[in-house]
Amino acid sequence: MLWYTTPADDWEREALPVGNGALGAMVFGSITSERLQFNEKTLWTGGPGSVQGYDHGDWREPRPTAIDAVQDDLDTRRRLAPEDVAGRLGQPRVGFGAYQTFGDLYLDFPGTPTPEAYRRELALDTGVASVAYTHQQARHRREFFASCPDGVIVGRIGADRPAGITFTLRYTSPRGDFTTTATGGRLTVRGALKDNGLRFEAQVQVRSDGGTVTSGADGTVTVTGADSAWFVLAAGTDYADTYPDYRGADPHPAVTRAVDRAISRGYDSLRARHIADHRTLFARVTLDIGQSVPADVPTDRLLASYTGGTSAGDRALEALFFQYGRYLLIASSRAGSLPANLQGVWNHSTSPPWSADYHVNINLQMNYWLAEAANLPETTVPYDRFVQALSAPGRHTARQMFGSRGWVVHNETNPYGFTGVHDWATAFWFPEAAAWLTQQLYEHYRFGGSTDYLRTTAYPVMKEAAEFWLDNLRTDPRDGRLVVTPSYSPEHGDFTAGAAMSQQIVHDLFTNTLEAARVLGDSRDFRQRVEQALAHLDPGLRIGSWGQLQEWKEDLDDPADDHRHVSHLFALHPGRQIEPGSTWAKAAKVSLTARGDGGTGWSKAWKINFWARLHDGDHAHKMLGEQLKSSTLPNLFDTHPPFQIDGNFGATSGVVEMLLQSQHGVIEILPALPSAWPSGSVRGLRARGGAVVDIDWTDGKPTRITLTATRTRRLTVRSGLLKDGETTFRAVAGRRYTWQ
Ligand code: FUC
Repeated sequence: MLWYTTPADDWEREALPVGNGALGAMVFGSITSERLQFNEKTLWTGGPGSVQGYDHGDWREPRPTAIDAVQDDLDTRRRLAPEDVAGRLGQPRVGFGAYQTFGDLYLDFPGTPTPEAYRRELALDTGVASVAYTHQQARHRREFFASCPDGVIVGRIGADRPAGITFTLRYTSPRGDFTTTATGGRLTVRGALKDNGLRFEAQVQVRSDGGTVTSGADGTVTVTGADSAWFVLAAGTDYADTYPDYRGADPHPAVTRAVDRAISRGYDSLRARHIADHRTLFARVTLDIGQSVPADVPTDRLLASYTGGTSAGDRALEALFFQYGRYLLIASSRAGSLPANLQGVWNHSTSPPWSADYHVNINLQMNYWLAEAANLPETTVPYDRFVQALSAPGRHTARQMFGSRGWVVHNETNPYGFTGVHDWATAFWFPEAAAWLTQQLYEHYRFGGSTDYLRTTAYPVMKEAAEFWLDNLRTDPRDGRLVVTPSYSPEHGDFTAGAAMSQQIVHDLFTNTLEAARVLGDSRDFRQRVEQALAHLDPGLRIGSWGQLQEWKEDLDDPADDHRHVSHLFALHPGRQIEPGSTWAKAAKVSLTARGDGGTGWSKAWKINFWARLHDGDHAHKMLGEQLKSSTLPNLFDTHPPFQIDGNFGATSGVVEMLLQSQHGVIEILPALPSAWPSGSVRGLRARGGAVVDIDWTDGKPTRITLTATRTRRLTVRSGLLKDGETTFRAVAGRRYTWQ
């Protein structure tokens, strides 16, 4: 439970999020003018039809020799300034667009009450946000939730005194591109974005128990003297994720249907259906690290008093932050819409930071790190769909810019298939992103084990990403190895050939593609080509003069550099090329130590994962503490700054990595348990190979492990609790295995 004793003033720091994947809302809990800022995830400017024109980032004029020339230069000059390369390979960005707020619903209440016993809260286990206060001996209560099964946002305004509810509901938007009408207690908002003509519609139907509901000519709805009132909100656009038009049906019929159906169900049924759906996902994982939530300490005070020490309050905040990441993913990523963007689904602006887009040089990937292991695999459906949809324009970009097969996407993208480049020198070139994006799809297979999924969903995009690199690797004159060139370690340093991350990503892609090709029996010819490329590939692992893992193929690392991206450790996490205890792991630790414990929110979150993979639980815990102390807002949103949700998701993933790992074909129990969590339990984490794992521990040692197999398969479990520290056995789907 997140809870507070005052209304929210600030959208970013204080308001509380609800969402059903497609729709999101931020609840303020203001007494006289309740504000519900809301979003529909596809409401984006840019793309086809946008005023600036649109080119997907593909070069407007062919540049048949441009990449070769940069490669030749790198062969001889070794390093090129980003501005130089951007001047030759980039172009101004047009029509990229930005995620848009849908607007705000206000509920204006008469008078200026002085409330007592005010409480605003978000219950993570039900997904219901509520506001309660006492005024003139009457207890008032408002509830808000976003229902996935019914596709609507729902609100209820009540009090324990009859006929006590009077308010006017109105809509506003920072854009002037809409009309509002109200009839029969239904407010309808309709419009089209000026930028690209995208049509949008929202409808809010208000109902009351007792009193009256009237519709104003000004597009407002007023409830007078009711015992209680409730409303449902649905919204949509005519966006479709189909290249090249990205347009589908007018939203009017679907929005009307969603509102009509929800209203006919009634409030109690909507609420019960929402909670049942939410709990199916949320309740799968429980974490007990000795937290006890002090009943009288609201969440903002819990955060402000956090020291990372030994208090039960500190444990409470850590456990809450872990579950909040799971809550936020459920609320911002469900089948039927786009994946979670830089702000999940929540955005109150017409020009949000980084367009609230899909950055793919770490951020979108990080959003889904927790999905499999923290037992929310259903939330990856929109991610998969997004990656599949990107491959169509990405194929065009591969052909047009690289003259090659396969598909590609660069540093960041939008819902309109922006797969090419722009010219922001330090962030325009990252063709490795497509390969990295496919990693999650292969992970979904490694956890879930469905060959059907592998064949129809994961493998086609993996194989085409691999074909792109089969066509685009180049022999490095320095040593005859295959390298990515030009190569740019995200947002850092010069362009070179064969930077560590580029090589490690291609290594990961080829490894995964080869494994998948064997499972699916793809042609020998294709497998041989990948095997050969892998054998000649520079693996991107090199130890430098101060014992560090090199970020670049030549030893350019500065030990005093604390850049937020730690890209050269991809092979440690989220890759699996580096095993704990290996020479590479030791070098990775030297690099990580040099980078320090600072960074933006997501950077700290990544470092939790890194330290956990190095089996250093105390340092992982320290990074969790750093994130909570200096990169977390009172509503527990991660802040870059500004608010950026990847850090929330990355931190939850990091906590899982502390408790359970399985990337190397072995299920490791408590691989990085911090001394701050001496006793506890976790239930419901998932491991690769097909297992759900529960662990109890005391004095830093596991006392009981329960594994429920979801596939019939040989599994290896490693834990100090087991005789010889490890056991390999044939797990049978559906059976439970317990060690204690
Ligand atoms: C990457 C990061 C920035 C920011 C942006 C959205 O480019 O380097 O710090 O997180 O994504």
